[in-house]
Amino acid sequence: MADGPTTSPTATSGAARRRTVLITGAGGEIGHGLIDALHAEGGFDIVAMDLKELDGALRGRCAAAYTGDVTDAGALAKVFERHGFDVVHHLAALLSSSGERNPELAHAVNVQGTLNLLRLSNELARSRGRDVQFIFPSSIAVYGMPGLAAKSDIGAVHEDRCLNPITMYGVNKLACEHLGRYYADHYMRLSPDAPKGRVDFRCLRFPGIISAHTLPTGGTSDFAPEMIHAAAKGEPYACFVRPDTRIPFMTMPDAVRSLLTLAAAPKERLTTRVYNVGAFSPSAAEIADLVRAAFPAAEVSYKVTEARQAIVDSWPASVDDDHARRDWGWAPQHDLRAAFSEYLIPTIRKRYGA
Ligand code: AKB
Repeated sequence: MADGPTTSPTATSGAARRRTVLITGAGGEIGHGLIDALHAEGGFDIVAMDLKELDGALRGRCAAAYTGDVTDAGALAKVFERHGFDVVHHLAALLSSSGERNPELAHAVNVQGTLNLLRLSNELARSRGRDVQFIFPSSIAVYGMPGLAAKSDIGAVHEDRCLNPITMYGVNKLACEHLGRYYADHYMRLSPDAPKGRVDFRCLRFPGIISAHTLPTGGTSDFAPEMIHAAAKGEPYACFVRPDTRIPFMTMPDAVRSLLTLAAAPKERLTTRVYNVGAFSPSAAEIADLVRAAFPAAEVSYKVTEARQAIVDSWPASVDDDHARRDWGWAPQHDLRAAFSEYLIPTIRKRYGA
């Protein structure tokens, strides 16, 4: 049940022309970065929702903060009644490994939670007569490469190929992509007066994301951030995938920037609702080499977990993000070298005093 809002001292009251943004999963990895970025940009009243209390620093950047569950439709409705959202960034999800430990819970959170938010966004848009922008992070987990040889042959996968996910999370994300399209373009087709095109659904298929500030929980791409952070802490790390494992990644700053750039893109520029975004596609061994170069004492070994290996083997080696580059100017700031030299290593060293 969503608690009452925690209104922060920075909350603005009555300021015209500010945009009200809901961020679900606000306490998660992307949520941290998104709140910081929106707060720094200014002009947004940020309403945060998470299962857990937001930490003090984050809460201070929000106009309101709720502890609540996206599967609780009644609690969500109360939050929508209190705030006339212009934008919804729906980040709350159970990731791929967590989803395999509790697939029914993953479906409830990932799909029913998203449906709850799409319905409320559509109703809000209809009552106000103007769009609600719905920004949704999908994932490379929607892909299911038909074997390692095909993964290598196909290389950079296009948005329309190999959509055969093998995890509940990937199935959920693909379903939510279609739910978003339905609410945006096809809602209640047999009812001519039903609100159409009022949910401005925009979706990114994220690769693995590496943050210097936070560690992921429950993902299968987590081997990369886990390896880097362990080295910085002087802890040995047993990588749960093979050295040759290759999937696409990007840094957290690039992930946050991609969400904000897509949200800011003029609607008429967008030729699709779902975009790949990528930045670099290292193997686990290449990541380990960069980690050892930065932390020579790093102890990286390999202890493969076959079930998690099968998941990342089903994901593409890289993604074709030409549509995002063409339609709304996507361009990562960090390639692999810059990710380490400009962002990860200096920031992580500072964080751990390494
Ligand atoms: C996961 O590992 O499940 C996520 C993802 C690739 O979407 N980080």
